[in-house]
Amino acid sequence: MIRLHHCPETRSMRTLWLLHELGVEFDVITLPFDKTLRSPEFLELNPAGRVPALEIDGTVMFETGAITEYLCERFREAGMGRAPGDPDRRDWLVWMHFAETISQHTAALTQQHVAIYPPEKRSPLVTRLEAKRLEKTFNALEGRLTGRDYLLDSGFSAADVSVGQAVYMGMHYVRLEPFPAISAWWARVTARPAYQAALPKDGEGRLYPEAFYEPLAD
Ligand SMILES: N[C@@H](CCC(=O)N[C@@H](CS)C(=O)NCC(=O)O)C(=O)O
Repeated sequence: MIRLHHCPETRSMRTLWLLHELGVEFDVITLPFDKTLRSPEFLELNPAGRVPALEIDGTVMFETGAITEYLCERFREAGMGRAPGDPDRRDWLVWMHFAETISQHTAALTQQHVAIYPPEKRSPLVTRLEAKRLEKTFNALEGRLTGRDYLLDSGFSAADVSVGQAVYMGMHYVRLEPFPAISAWWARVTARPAYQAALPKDGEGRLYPEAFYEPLAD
């Protein structure tokens, strides 16, 4: 039994997208992004009160990077990972984990723009700084994708899923238009049925009330 504990539009979408790419059977428990994640029941699954949590093989895992590595090894035949010895193994690890370099800034921005109440407690300086730092991660991604269809020379992999989901969240704070290579890759990866299946469903709670957030004015 595989069961994903998921909040729409958060990092657990990374695992949801990957599970769809792997073509395995699984259940999804959709949770609101609120104090539910601090309940004793949920803290049993993820002691830091974060999503995702993944029940699998009689145990429970958290941390998207670890989950991605485990799922790609467990379901190797799906071709989403690059095993030790594969010429793309190192690049697979680098780019799959690069998702968190992107997402740390998105998380800081989401805290400022969405989570902190009252709004006057939000910091314009932090929103400017973090949006710039997020943009720098997009510069790095643009460099990698220039001249490539996917992050790895050997083609689509879980690295594209992880980074793709990080970009999905990051696009609330950095626009894609100035990044032609990311934009072309984004069109390719989001055309995949597994991405479409991981999008929030009608009626599910959303993390982001707005499509885009400019840095706050002083
Ligand atoms: N490094 C962790 C980060 C998990 C994480 O922070 N998830 C966010 C959602 S994007 C969360 O659950 N936040 C709840 C909170 O901070 O209270 C991973 O990749 O799984």
